[in-house]
Amino acid sequence: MTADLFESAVDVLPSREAMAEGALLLRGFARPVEVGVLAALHAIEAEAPFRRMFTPGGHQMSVAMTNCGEMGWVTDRRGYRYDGADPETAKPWPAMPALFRELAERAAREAGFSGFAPDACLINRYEPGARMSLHQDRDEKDFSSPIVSVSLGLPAIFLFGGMKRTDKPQRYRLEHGDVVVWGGLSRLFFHGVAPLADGEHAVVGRKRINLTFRRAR
Ligand code: MD3
Ligand code: FE
Repeated sequence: MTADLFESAVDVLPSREAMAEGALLLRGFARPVEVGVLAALHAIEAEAPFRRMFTPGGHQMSVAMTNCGEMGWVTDRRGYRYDGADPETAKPWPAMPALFRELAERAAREAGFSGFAPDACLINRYEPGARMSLHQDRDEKDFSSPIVSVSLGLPAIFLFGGMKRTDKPQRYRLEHGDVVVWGGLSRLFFHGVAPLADGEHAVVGRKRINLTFRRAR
């Protein structure tokens, strides 16, 4: 039917939505490259498996993480930091696939940040119930580069606050293929992820994957 064809086309049509000063939501932006991104992800996790790290306060995170690129974000009893080596293996993190870099660079350009050259890609894996409490991202050397995030798999409720921890967060449902560019003022806004609801994604399975691209140094 014509209507079905039309609806499926609408499903994958990217759209742009401003979330705040400097924050741009590109719905479906990663959909054209999802197969390649997931294949590259499988190769990365074979080299650098997902692991649930510990915060400096001694709590184990519910989100499992790994990294690719020159630098990877890590946390343990000593603190939060970027490290060029995987502490589990003492080897460098897997290289950032060109497809990842190009996707992040294109998204940043859409938001007015031409020449974004990420050196770090943190990969977060949420299983049902996993969450991320409100925080700011401030472990990078300078905040003039944006952060680009790519959501895959199960949808999540993203909590987006302001410059103060007490600013009431807005809620956004981030879905498979959505890309967000966080620059300008929003770069330092408090944000988090509500506990992941159970479900099964047709391509990714019973989880959500989030790639966050950063310039760490
Ligand atoms: C808003 N990850 O890894 S991605 C993180 O969905 C993190 O896994 C969440 O927060 C996730 O630090 C959210 C979106 C995101 C990333 C960085 C931001 C939103 C941001 C920095 C500033 C403001
Ligand atoms: Fe964050």
